[in-house]
Amino acid sequence: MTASTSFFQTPAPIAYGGAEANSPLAFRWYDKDRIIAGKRLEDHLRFAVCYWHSFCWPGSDPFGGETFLRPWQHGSDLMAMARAKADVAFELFRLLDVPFFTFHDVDAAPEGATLKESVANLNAIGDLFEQKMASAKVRLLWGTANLFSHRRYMAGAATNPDPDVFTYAAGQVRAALEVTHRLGGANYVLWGGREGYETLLNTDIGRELDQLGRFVSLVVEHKHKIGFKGPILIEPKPKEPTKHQYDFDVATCYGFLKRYDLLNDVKLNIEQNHAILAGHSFQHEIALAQALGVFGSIDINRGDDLLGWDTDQFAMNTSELALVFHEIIKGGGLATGGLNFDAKIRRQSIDPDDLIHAHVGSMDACARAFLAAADMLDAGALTGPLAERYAGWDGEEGKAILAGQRSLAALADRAMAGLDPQPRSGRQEYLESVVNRYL
Ligand code: XUL
Ligand code: CO
Repeated sequence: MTASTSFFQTPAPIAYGGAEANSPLAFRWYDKDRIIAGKRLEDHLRFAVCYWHSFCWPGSDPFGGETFLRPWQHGSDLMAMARAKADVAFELFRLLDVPFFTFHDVDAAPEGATLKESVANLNAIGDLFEQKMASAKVRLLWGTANLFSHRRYMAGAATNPDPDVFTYAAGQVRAALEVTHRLGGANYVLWGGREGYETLLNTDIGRELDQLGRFVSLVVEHKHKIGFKGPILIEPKPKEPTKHQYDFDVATCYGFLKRYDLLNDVKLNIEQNHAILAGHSFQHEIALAQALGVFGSIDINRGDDLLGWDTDQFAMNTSELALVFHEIIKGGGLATGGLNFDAKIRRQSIDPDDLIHAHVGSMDACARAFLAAADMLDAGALTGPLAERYAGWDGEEGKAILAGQRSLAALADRAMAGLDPQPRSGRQEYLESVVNRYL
């Protein structure tokens, strides 16, 4: 299959048609050239299509096999299949007019019988990507290595009880980081797929954390050695596939990065469905990462309220997204990060163009939510009341306390001199109704 014999029915790139557009495939809110706060919407949102869910996952679930029957997944010449897959992938990037994509090593190129063969395959597909990118708009948001699917990683990669598995993983990451660098990737991601445990009966947590700390430090060292400028991103997830993952949530990752002295080089890639699995809201994880200075990028998707696993659905929930974008814009935007669609269509969505509808619908939901968030910020709808709520801390006494200029005794003396602070309303329902005015 080549780009000229398109897999998709849609012939031309999807365009902005305005809120009243008739075509089922038009952007209604994502007007990529619209300037918001001095920047094009496309440059604010930095959408990326991911390789694994869109071109590799066959539609299987624990009870049934493939439903999609993608032509590039059937054949015996694995490299020819990888090239056919790349043709379709770049066709989708063009049709969606997205600025970025993302991939794992094994999504892009088949694993060989040895690591040497796998790396040669990856570099050959890297050449093909480079060639395709020369005449395409799409850029690489991040690359990563799959250190969780192969059976050698069943007890983890960096946290494996066998140092040879750690070493093998290092071989895979060096190749994936170098290909990411060669393709001009803006970040490099490490998701700790099986860095966790099933039972403490066979697990030494302290040792495993030290191994993981060493591994991430080695990746950082290598990044500097080859001159890769983007941040390394680790991706919090509390469980699945393991019962307990060491990169549980933003707070846990922050503690890990601080303990192993990685805060200068490593930031976080935060995913909606992972936040929910950790018992947090997406907004919480982003607000906390901003507050701790470790916000990096986003895997945009959503879970299902009634299912307790990582369903990776396309994000369509504008009210949740608006509050998330409010945090992001307030914190200064995405910088090198982006919005990566770590999302998969449902297994009954078997038409090629379902892939297009999913991305277009979610890009539009994000754009609509982003515009609402930008309006809220412009009007100070939430930031105004917030500043007012904390105004005392910006006053002389509040500043002096935080600057360490008041002892406990000095504070106690002032309190004892007849201080009588009065409670004030938190105004939650008022604020909730203010948000609704913008949606
Ligand atoms: C798994 C997940 C991964 C990472 C990349 O839940 O989110 O796809 O984003 O390895
Ligand atoms: Co992810």
